[in-house]
Amino acid sequence: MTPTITAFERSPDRGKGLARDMRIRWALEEVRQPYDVRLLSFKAMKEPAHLALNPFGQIPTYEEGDLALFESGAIVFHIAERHTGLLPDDANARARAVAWMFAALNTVEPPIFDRSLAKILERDEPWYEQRLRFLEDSIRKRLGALSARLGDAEWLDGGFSAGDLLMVSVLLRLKASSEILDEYPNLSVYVARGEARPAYKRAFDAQLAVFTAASKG
Ligand code: GTB
Repeated sequence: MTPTITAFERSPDRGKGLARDMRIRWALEEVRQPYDVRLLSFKAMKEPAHLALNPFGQIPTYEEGDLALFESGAIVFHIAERHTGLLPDDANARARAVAWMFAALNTVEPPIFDRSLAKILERDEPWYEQRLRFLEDSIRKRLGALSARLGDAEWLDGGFSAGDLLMVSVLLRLKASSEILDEYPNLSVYVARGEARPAYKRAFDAQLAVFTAASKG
């Protein structure tokens, strides 16, 4: 059965692949699972039909037969469990890959996300500079530890996994808006390695095509 995901009708990132449907597209491309996309306006995302799929009125969602999911991490995990290629067979290695998925979303993404929000919403506050410094210190703390653990390895724990897919996705958000990633050469190379994967490129092109079409229309 072909799953359907949701994405922005007109992504605020203007096709840079930073919205969270990108990680779902990438996972589906890695496992070679074709998918359909339902595009939503901001208004439609807050209407009952979409709220039934995601109580928070956000994208992405995932529908497959009678299964409906929200939360990009849960969706990537579901895809990784149902197909080969994104989680190792060995039970312990699989558990470690899942730990990296959580680390990406729970430990590394929060200060990166908060920094992006602060830059948009808190710029005029008197404490903005102090807050930005705090968030950037938090990011550096996480990246320092991540960089030390990755060392010269290609991926975080053996072969490419859903943990790498989410970690690279999270770091790409930072790369798009700051020079901080450049301070960690092995992480920059790690992110470039992810972006060079054919599945990433197919996913990126697909989301860019949506933005390009919306700009023409
Ligand atoms: N925890 C949820 C998940 O991982 O699925 C978070 C989902 C989420 O944040 N969705 C955002 C959304 O629907 C889009 S991805 N926002 C609309 C709303 O809340 O009303 C976040 C995002 C948005 C825009 C950019 N950008 O422009 O660069 C990047 C990321």
